[in-house]
Amino acid sequence: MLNSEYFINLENQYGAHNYHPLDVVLVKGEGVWVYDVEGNKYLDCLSAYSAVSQGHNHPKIKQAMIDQLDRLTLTSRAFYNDKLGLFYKKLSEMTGYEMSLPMNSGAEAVETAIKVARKWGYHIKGVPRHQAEIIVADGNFHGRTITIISFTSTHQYKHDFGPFTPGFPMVKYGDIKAIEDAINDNTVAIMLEPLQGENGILIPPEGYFKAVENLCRENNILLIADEIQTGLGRTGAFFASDHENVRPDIMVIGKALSGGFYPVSAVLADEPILGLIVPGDHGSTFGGNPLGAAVAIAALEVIEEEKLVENSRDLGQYMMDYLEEVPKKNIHDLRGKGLFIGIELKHELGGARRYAEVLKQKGILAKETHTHTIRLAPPLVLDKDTADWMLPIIRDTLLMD
Ligand code: IF1
Repeated sequence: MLNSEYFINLENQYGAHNYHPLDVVLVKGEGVWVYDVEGNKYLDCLSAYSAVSQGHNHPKIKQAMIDQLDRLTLTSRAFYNDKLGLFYKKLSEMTGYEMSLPMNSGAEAVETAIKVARKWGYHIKGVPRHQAEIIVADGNFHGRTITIISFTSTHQYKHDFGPFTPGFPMVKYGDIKAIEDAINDNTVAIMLEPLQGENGILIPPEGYFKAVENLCRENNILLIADEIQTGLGRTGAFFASDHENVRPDIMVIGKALSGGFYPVSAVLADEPILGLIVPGDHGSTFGGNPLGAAVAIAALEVIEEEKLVENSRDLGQYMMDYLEEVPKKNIHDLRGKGLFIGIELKHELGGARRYAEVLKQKGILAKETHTHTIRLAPPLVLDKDTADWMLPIIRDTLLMD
């Protein structure tokens, strides 16, 4: 019987157990809706961790992929192709950065940003080789490679995986003085998420990100923003950095850059920084392939044409206004910007998983993060009618004992 149980057992029997999924087996997605093996319909409030901001199976992105599939999927960067240059141009026009370097996963783009910042440190700032330091924040999430987990503050992400990469002093997120105290002559960059997603949609104090940018300018240090999750409209601005008119020296994007159709990530910067990279410095087999480029161009066009940034801003505010009216009985804190909302439950309730399970029963897929916080991040194509359907269900669930 090919029911949910069958597929769950298959994954448990043959797959490494590196996740603990909700017991739902999805077979199809359309817009904000996903469907399980038994035909049940769910509102997707995770959006594959903000990778399907354009909604599942978006017709325009799908068509761009189909058209390219019939032509050319991969050549390696040993040759040019007729899509990568167009992707670069689209990215530059939409983001205002002069150049970009395409990769595949978010972690690869973060690793690329680290390499670029270090090379800038040695060639431009004059930091002595292999002493470069990049300041990071506690509670960060930037991916799962050994270098990246070397600077995680989450015990499980690093405990069994040493030895670690040096050069990443950690400071308290949101504390500008902590950064001032960590800066020294070897500091080449500060790398931050403008809002911390995995850490529970943590929003730093007003003005913090602008103060970090000023500190970078005063000390000849690069600001690297990891907007793999917060970027491309998720927080109600094109970049979360825009909320404080901050222009990071290096911008890292991924996830929704492809609308969930294909792994595409990128590092954005101006020529004085990315121009330091010369042939042979860095690369990847699939990075910049024509299929990913064609998909990403369409995904970016959808964000513009369907005004997803504005929708995220307006509906995110609408949802926050509603949720703020819910009696605080079980709620410890409500945080959000755009369609990036975290509801931290009172810790004595024992965790948000139970509430996510109940929401699933009621047709809403939401994932808990860091035990106590329910993350609400539906695709940015969400409409008001669907929000009006969702909100009372969330309200009732938040009020349950
Ligand atoms: C997992 C978290 C979210 C990211 C930021 C880089 C990356 C991510 C800000 C790396 C990826 C994903 C990874 C996935 C779960 C999910 C996640 F809970 F892990 F942290 F979204 F919050 N920077 N986040 O959020 O990008 O290499 O995955 O393409 O690893 O469990 P990636």
